[in-house]
Amino acid sequence: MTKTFRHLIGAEEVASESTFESRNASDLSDLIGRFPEASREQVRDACLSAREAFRSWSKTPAPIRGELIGRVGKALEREKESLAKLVTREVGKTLKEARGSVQEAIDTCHFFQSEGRRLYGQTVPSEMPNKELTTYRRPLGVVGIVTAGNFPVAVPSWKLVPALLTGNTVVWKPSEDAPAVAYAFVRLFEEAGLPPGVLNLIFGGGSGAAGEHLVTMMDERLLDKFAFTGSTVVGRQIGEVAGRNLLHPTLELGGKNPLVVMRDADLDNAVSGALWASFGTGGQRCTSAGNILLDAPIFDAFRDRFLEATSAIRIGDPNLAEDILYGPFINERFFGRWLEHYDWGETGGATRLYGEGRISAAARPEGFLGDPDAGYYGWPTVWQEVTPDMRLFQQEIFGPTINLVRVNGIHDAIEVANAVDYGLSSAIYTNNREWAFAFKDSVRSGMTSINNSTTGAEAHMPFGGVKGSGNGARESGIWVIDNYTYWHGINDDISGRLQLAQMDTRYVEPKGEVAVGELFG
Ligand code: UN1
Repeated sequence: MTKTFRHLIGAEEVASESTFESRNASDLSDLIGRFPEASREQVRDACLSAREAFRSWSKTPAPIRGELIGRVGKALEREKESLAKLVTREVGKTLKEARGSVQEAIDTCHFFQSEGRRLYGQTVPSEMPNKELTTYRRPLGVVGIVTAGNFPVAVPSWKLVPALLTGNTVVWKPSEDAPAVAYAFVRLFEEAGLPPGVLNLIFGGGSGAAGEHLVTMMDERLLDKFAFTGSTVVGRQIGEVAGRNLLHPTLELGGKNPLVVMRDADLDNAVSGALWASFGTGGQRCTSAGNILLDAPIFDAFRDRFLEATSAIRIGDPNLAEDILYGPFINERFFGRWLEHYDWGETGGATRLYGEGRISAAARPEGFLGDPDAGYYGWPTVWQEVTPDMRLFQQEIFGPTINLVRVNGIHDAIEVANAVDYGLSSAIYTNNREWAFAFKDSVRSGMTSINNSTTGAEAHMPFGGVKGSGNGARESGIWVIDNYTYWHGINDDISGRLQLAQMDTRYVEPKGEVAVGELFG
């Protein structure tokens, strides 16, 4: 019997009239569960329940909130293998990656557990006597969170954990591609002792559904903050609603990340980094590489080795083996958009070196594991003679495809790397200190790797991008705290009289000028 799950709103489990299904991405005949589709009223109820819970949660001492977050980390450690298997089943990530993404959430919990004991403000000297200035971090209130399905534990943890630790309460609408993982994750928060209403979970779709309803709650003044990971198009819409309500949202959006290989690079290292960046997670990371910029003298040598490595990739159902590089598309929509890019390539004048569209029983790469018709699987696809004026170069595709782009020297590489309207991550392979320095100094992106791939942000580093990749808000590490708190400045005057800053300030009067030259004749 397939279970029908419910929203978690306040202390209640709430059902909806309409439901949707979550299925195993690698085998669509395997039904994981049915999930409710939240109505606008239910989304509103969740916001009201979060508002009610804010009263006491915001007054719970931060070290106590931190202890609770630490307990979530321990529960995640205990459940790591089961949760990783659920991630693999629901969204088709390999087990190695699924374990890594649960680990990223564990690291986040442990980092923020101690941040609860360190939520420092400042004591600041006053320009008046008998007056003390201090600053406090205060929680914002109710946070609306919408997340994508490609990192169903790690990326939500980047938002949920700091938001809760700093005393906010949350309404979370996870991706409709990963509702089961979200449900399990929230149950672990409950196990750790999170009071009802502090974290509310509502299920449903994005556009025209639960996600959009949650966005409109900003207009109803029921939210004090919005955090979103997803496409740039939707991010802009959320940003507009947040802007007219004077809220500063966290928007982590798309990427078209450049990976540069210079003429002096260690080619073996560069090929493995490029292969992972292009095809790891089936290209469904916001940090996946979009364009590989090859310095002209090594263009052919790199291409030949890269194609050889591409033809040896093991693809298939990640539930069946550990050594799969990537599994299926997370959903049909991502698959459809990726398939469309074949047209952009052909009509735009690029040359396809490898890849045959959808993997099928008739056209499957050697070593494919599983039933290709049981999910949406795509061939790794490689294009060359791609130039910055092409759609293929400019637009994020979110699937297993990569462009080989010819550049000539470090200055050209930097210019071409900066020629997209995104700026999330970037990478360069070189052993030349000056080239590496020039690249990190001039590339416009939020994150840059030197001799490593475009992915791989660690849990305590600032995560986020510039240009079309976001609005400058950062997640992870100490930087994220600024996005879930406001600074409250206090001036405490015990003088017993009105002392006006700038006007009543008693500066020490200077004496007559001293001319040093005259002192010694
Ligand atoms: C994403 O794809 O939204 O650096 C996040 C990385 C991962 C996070 C990716 N740690 O690739």
